[in-house]
Amino acid sequence: MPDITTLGNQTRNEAIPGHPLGVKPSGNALFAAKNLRDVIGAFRSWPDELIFMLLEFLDCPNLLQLGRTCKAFYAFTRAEELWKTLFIRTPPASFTWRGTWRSTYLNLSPSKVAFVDCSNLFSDALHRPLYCAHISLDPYASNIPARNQITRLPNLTPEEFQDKWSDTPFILTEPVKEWPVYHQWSVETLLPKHGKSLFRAEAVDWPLRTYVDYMKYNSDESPLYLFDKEFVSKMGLKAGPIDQEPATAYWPPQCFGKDFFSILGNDRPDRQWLIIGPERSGSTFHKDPNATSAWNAVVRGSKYWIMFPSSSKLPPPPGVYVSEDQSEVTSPLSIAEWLLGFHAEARRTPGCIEGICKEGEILHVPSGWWHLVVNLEPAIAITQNFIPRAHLIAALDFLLNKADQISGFRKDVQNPYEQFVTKMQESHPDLLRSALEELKKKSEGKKRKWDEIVRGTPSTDASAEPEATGFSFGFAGDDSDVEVP
Ligand SMILES: O=C(O)CCC(=O)C(=O)O
Ligand SMILES: [Fe+2]
Repeated sequence: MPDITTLGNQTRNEAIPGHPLGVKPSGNALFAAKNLRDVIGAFRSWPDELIFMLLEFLDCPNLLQLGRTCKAFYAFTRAEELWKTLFIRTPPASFTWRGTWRSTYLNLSPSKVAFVDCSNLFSDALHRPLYCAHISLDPYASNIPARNQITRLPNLTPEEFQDKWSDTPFILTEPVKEWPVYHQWSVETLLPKHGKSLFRAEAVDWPLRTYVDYMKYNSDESPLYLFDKEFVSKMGLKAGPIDQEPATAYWPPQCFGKDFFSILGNDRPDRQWLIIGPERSGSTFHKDPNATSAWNAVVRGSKYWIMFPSSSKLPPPPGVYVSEDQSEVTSPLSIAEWLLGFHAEARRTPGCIEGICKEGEILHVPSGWWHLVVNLEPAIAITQNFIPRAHLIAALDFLLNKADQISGFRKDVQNPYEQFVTKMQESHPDLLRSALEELKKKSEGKKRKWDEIVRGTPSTDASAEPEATGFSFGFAGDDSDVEVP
């Protein structure tokens, strides 16, 4: 009997392997003579999701013991998500990556992994992660409608960027090809020197060699993603403009100009990350922190990007939910689930833009834009966040009015807004003055609008103006359109 796949609308792809124990999607139960689930006693009436919630509380010996009680519980207790959670909660002191979280946790060689035929078990909760780990990304990353294409350019001048492009995503095809790391880096060439160094991958710090083993040999729906902000010092790199640092390994393309967060020196928030991941790894929908813009340079591999502008008037991308002040983002789905369930709708949604950033190319993410990114092949990238000149006012507005959403500063850096203003006053007093005036005007404009709404008349009363003295005026922030271009 063929499998009935109840997930999304991808035509069933022969390349998608079955579940290792033969578990089938729930729809198949309709035609089955026998169902292993019928013999799990009182749990029979529980939804699979509830059973998983219960199993997440069990430790290793209990999971193994429960798995010995019947075939259905054996299949449930083999679920990789349970072993990944266990691994992260109580990591073994030392380990070798063995292809699955369970085999790694239990240190099982492939010959010790049992095969128990569970082909009469029907469960979407067990089958879905396997299915999602093998869907083809091609249908999503190809046939991008012309209106959605991210603009591709060889390069830009700083003037062109500042005047025309600071609020628009684009891909530059030239600058990264000059970087030494573009000519030198691959996972193989990094291993001899850095194989033993620890890099951050989500909640774990692993030697690069272990992560590369994982990258090559895993079937996770959402593969662990290496995202390390200390890579420059860990790898002993020199980074910076080539005219100031001749031995530099990479440098920000000139067009992005000055990064205004650099005036904070060592007190600036996190800025740069090395990103390594296998095919299908990536980042679910988010906006970058602290109203920063970013560039993301692909050194190896290629990345599919799908992006949406944002403002208080626009809804978030399909399948993404935000709290009223946009501080909390919930995108409960994995990248694969989102592609299966929402990509088609997203592609039709006004504002949607998409593109593939190929090896040796760099993509600009303007401040405030939503983005979801998926690696189409194993990838190495460097990303850096910055405040361009054109977004100085928006950055000041964010630091002042969204103080509760500020992130990535060291804990001992008190009041980033005041620090930023103080440093700006020292280094760029004229720019600061005009930026604050502009910000004040915007806040007064908003206040006038508010007065019109609540009183029906524009406010003329000077005492009703927001308090605005010197550099620390404290008008109440709102869901401003200043923050998001
Ligand atoms: O390469 C990626 O996965 C995207 C990274 C990203 O969105 C970010 O650094 O903010
Ligand atoms: Fe991002």
